[in-house]
Amino acid sequence: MALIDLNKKEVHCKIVYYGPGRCGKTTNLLHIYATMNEQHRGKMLTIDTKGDRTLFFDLLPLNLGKISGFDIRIQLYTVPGQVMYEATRKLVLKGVDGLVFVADPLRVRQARNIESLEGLRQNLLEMHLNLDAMPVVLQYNKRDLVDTPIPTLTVAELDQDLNQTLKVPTFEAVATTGLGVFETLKEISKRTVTNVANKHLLSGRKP
Ligand SMILES: Nc1nc2c(ncn2[C@@H]2O[C@H](COP(=O)(O)OP(=O)(O)OP(=O)(O)O)[C@@H](O)[C@H]2O)c(=O)[nH]1
Ligand SMILES: [Mg+2]
Repeated sequence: MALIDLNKKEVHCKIVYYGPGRCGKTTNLLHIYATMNEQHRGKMLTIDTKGDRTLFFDLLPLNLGKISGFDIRIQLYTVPGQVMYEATRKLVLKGVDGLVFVADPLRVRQARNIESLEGLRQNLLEMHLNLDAMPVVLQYNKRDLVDTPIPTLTVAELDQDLNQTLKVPTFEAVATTGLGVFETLKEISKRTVTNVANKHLLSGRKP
């Protein structure tokens, strides 16, 4: 749940990177951390990792500057993608304001992408949230693998599998090089902050 501090003129939002194991969620945050000016980002917190597998979550706080006189503070989280960590994913999702669903392009992971998105929908429902009504973007990561002999899914197939109902913006990305990472972040930040502002305007408060 976003927090609006009228005294300090700050808006705090939580954006969660969700998706199947090894799709590249942590790599997105690592790229943002490595590239952003220290003025605009805090320390990256990685809670419990084994090799490149997240066992609990990653957290990266960002300060995106001012909108209408309010400081926009965003906390980026990643969930652990491995199937067995469902309970942790639910915990990390608590209070979510916006979502990036990161999809894996490997053909062998096609079912895992669909399963993970379905799991997200269910987990949100348990929290009385509707995925279709939330700020969401899709990121089709690891597009560099398209140029290798490894069988990969086309963008049209990923759209068919994941974006039929959602109909949200999609971004092709190579998180390891940073391609598409900031485009994804910009769009989800814009959508999340706008949604938070609209909700609070509707409830008669500013912003
Ligand atoms: N080729 C390629 N590899 C990538 C890309 N993005 C991430 N990887 C690699 O994929 C592996 C998994 O990346 P992570 O970012 O740890 O994946 P994750 O989604 O956080 O995984 P979990 O924490 O298990 O849920 C790492 O070895 C990354 O270097 C990409 O765009 N292209
Ligand atoms: Mg991870």
